[in-house]
Amino acid sequence: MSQDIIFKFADAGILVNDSAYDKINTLDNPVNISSSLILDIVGKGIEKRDILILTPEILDKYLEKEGISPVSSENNLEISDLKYSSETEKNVDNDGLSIASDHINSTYTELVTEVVSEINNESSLNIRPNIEFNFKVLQDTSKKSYTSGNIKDMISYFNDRYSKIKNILMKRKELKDYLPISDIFQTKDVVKIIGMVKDFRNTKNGHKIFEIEDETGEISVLVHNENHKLFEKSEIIVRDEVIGIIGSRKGNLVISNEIIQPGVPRIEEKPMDFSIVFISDVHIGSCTFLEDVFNKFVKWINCEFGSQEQIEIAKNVKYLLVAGDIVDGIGVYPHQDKELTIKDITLQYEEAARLFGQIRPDIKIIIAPGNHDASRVAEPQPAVPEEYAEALYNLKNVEFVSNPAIVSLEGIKTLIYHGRSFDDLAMTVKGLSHQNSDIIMKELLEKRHIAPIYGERTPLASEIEDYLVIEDIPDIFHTGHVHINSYKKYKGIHMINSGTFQSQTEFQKIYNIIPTFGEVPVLNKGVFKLLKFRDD
Ligand code: D5M
Ligand code: FE
Ligand code: ZN
Repeated sequence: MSQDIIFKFADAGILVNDSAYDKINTLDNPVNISSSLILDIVGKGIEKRDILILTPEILDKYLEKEGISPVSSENNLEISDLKYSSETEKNVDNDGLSIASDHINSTYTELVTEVVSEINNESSLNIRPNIEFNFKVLQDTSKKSYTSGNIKDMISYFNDRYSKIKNILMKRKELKDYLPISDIFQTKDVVKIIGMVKDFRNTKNGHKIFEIEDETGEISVLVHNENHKLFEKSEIIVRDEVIGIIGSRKGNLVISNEIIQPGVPRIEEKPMDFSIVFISDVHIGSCTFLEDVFNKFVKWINCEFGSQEQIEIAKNVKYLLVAGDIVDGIGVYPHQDKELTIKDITLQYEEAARLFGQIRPDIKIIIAPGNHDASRVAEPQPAVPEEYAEALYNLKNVEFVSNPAIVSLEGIKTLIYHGRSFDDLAMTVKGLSHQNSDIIMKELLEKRHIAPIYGERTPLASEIEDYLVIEDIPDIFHTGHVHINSYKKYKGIHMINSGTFQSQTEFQKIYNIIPTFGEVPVLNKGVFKLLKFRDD
C-alpha cells in the first residue's frame, strides 16, 4: 500500500483498516479510485474533525456502486455505514519540508535560507482569536463590466488607455513640452510626441519603423539599426503600447533619438510585521494536481509541520494570496476531460473548499481567478462566480477578487494578476520567455499595462474604461500562470511568481515547460523565502 494513499485518506479524516488497505491495493488504479471514494465520502457532509474508519465492506459497496468490481453486498454506501472514532490521529509525514536554496538566479538564491529538514511532531497550531485584519480591496473590476462589445466601446477603450498612460508620460520631465502629432509639422528641431504604437515593421535595410498615433493624427518613426542602444530598446516595444518619442522630423518621418516608457519610480519599502504566502495554479480536479504536496503545505501553514524556523514563519502568516487557476476547469482545452479526476466544475470547487477549508481560520485567503476558473475568460476577469463555487464562498476566511485586482494588506499594496498576457509577450518579444517571468513583470511595470498587446492570445474585454492600466504603483506584484516561480525586487517592488501545485502536463511536455511545483514563495516580515514542499 503506497503511503500516498494512506495520507490521502488520513488527510480527509478517514482511517483505512488493514483488510481495506489490501483490497484497494489489488485494484487497477488505486490512487484514482481512492480520490473518488474520498470525494464520495466527504461529499456526504461529514464533520471535519470526525475520524471515520473505512472497512472492506464499505469499500465493496462503493466499488459496486461505481461498477468497478463485482461485490456481494446489496446496500448503497451511506454515511451511517462508517464507524466514528473519537480519537484524533496525528498525521506525520516522513518527508522533510525544506527551504529551497537551489534556485535559478543569484539574487533569488541570496534571499533563500539554507535547506533545513526537520519534522515537527507536535502541533504548534495556536489560532489567534483576536486577530484583526486591515484588509481593503482597492481595485476590483468584478462588477464593472459595462461593455456592449460594439465598435464605440473599442474606441472608448483605446482612448482611455491612451489618456491614462499619456498622463503618466506627461509627468516625465523629458516630455513636458510634447506636442500633438498634428502640430509637429510646424516645428523644425526636436520633436517630442506621446502616442500609441499602431504597428511596426523592419525595413529591408534592417531599421525599424513604428506607426505612432494620438488623438490628432499619426506619424512614422524610424529607429536606425546603428543606434544600437536605442534599437535594442525598440525590440521590447509592442503593439498598442503607449510611449514617448524624442527625435527630429525629416518630412513625414521622425528619426528617433529616444524612446520613453512610462516606467515606475523607485518606491520606499514599507515595514511589515507579518507574513504573506503566495500560491497560484493549484489545478484541483486535474490528474496532475499534487494533492499530497498541497496537503503538506497546509500542514506547514497550520504550524503542524516543518523545522522550528519554518514553523516560526507559519506563525507570522496573516494572508494567503491565490493568483488564479484554483481548479483545472472544464473544457479549457480540447480533450481536457481525459486529464481530469473531477469532471464537474462545481465538484472541483467543492474539492477546493475541502482542501482550503483545512487551513486555519485566522489566515485570510484572497482568491483571484485564472484562465482555468469558471469566470469569464476575457480580462479583466470578474471574481470566481458564487454560482459555481458556493462551497468556497461558504468558507468564512475567503475573499474573492477580480483578475487583476489591487488589495491592501495592512497597508501593503498588492497587485494580483494571473499572468495570461505573459504568453503574448513570450511569443512576440525577443528575449522574453515563460522561464523569465521576472523580466516580463518588469516589462509590464515599465509599460504600465497588465496586457499591452490587444488581440493576441489574451482575450481582453473592450470595456469603456481600460482597467488594465497600472495606474498605482504596487508594493507587491503577484502573478502565476507560467507554473515556474520567480522573484525579483525591482525599484523597491517585490515581483513574485508563485509557481504551481501541478506536475508537468502533456501540453507542457510539448513546450518543454518544466514546472517548479510545490515551491511556495513567502514574504516573511518583508523578507523573501521560498519554501519547498515537493518530495524529489
Ligand atoms: O498554463 C500552463 C502553462 O502553459 C503556462 O506555463 C503557460 C503555458 N501556456 C498556456 N497556454 C498557452 C498558450 N496558448 N501558448 C503558450 N503557452 C501557453 P495554464 O493556464 O495553467 O494552462
Ligand atoms: Fe495554470
Ligand atoms: Zn493559467
